[in-house]
Amino acid sequence: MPVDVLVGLQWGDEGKGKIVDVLAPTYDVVARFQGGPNAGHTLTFDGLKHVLHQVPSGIFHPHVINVVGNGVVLDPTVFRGELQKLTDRGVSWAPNLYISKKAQLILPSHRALDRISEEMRGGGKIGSTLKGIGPTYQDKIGRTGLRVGDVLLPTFRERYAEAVARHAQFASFHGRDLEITALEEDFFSAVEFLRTLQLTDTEYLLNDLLRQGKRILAEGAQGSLLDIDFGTYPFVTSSSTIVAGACTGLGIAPRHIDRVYGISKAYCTRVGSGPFPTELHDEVGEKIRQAGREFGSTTGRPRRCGWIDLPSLRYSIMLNGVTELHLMKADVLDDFAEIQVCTHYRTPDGQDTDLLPDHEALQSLTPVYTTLPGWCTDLQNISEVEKLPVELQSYLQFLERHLEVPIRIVSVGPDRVSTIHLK
Ligand code: 2SA
Ligand code: MG
Repeated sequence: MPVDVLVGLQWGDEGKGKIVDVLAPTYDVVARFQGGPNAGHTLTFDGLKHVLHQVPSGIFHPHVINVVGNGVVLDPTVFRGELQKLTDRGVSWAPNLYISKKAQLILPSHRALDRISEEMRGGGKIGSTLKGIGPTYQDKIGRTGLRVGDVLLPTFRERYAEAVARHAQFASFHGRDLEITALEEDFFSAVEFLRTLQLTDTEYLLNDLLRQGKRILAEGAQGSLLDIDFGTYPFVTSSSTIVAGACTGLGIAPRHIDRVYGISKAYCTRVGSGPFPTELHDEVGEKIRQAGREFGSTTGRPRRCGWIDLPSLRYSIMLNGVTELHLMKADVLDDFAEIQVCTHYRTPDGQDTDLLPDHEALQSLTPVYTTLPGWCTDLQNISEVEKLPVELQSYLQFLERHLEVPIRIVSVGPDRVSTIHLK
């Protein structure tokens, strides 16, 4: 059986968690392959809202095996907190959760280094979530990281002390202190807790399940435009957020990958710094922010808002080989008489282009818009395709024509049930 992969096509927060939750009943396994506590996946059902950071979004379905893959960076303290919250809500996660022994551990000193690195950037801040993501991936690539499996070794404390000494040296070189003593007790008790979980070589587990004919859904975090290679570098995260990351982040061969679900909002948002051609700095942007409740689910930061951007979506669709598109938060545009769609960019010397240049040049492009009529209808109570307003149907057709990918799901509200399947 194949592996299907779900990825964000914008700068994150497209609504990936909701779609994983909607699709989970048709899968046996949900696996996270990159990122860590910087992610915030929101799921709403039965009148409750759940925000997951490191736990895969299949956890609410008792038949689904949830895997935290080797490509993930895991913060034991945050992880324990998340699982405690699930326990408090009566979710039985323990038998269904496996963690790769090869996933990297986020230490308190990584979080401290994240803060110090951002301070040192002065005006060029990335807008990191400060969860220690960048410094942990730096240690991974530098071959000095600690992995989840290391917590089982008798030498773990020594390995930890060596890593912290190295981090302290870096900090003191820049005239800073790590200031982590207060966090260490909590960290070590979370490590004790981690030892009690199912830590394993998940690449074997996943390939065994594939051989048994089980269906796997790989759940991406952040978005393609935050990808370490193809995103708006350097204003990106430190992992491979595109489909290719699912292979290295889970130990699954490319030939097993079948469907690729690309998730996009009906408009566009970004948290943190970096270019965003269609960003709105006016009352329209503010209206989208309020209607869409566009505040970071991990940090609470207001998200930057703007119109949908087709050149950047085409780029993400190309990188991921998207086979179907899911359009999220269409209901947020319910009260707009007109909807703008950026079809291409114009360069400072008047040339039209739909290619994404490096971030310096991207900042100098002007988006060129086509205006479409809004639907001015409350979508939340619509559950059938036939009842969708004609203006929304035209909007969907316009997007399909310009993106050359079928739209298979339209989301019309945060709840699991507010999901319309097309075709
Ligand atoms: P980091 O923390 O080093 O990975 O940050 C680097 C950049 O990546 C962006 N980033 C994100 N953008 C959108 N959503 C993310 N997750 C949270 C959410 C964010 C939040 O779901 O809302 O709560 O603020 C996420 N994670 C990383 C980040 O803004 C930097 O631009
Ligand atoms: Mg999010």
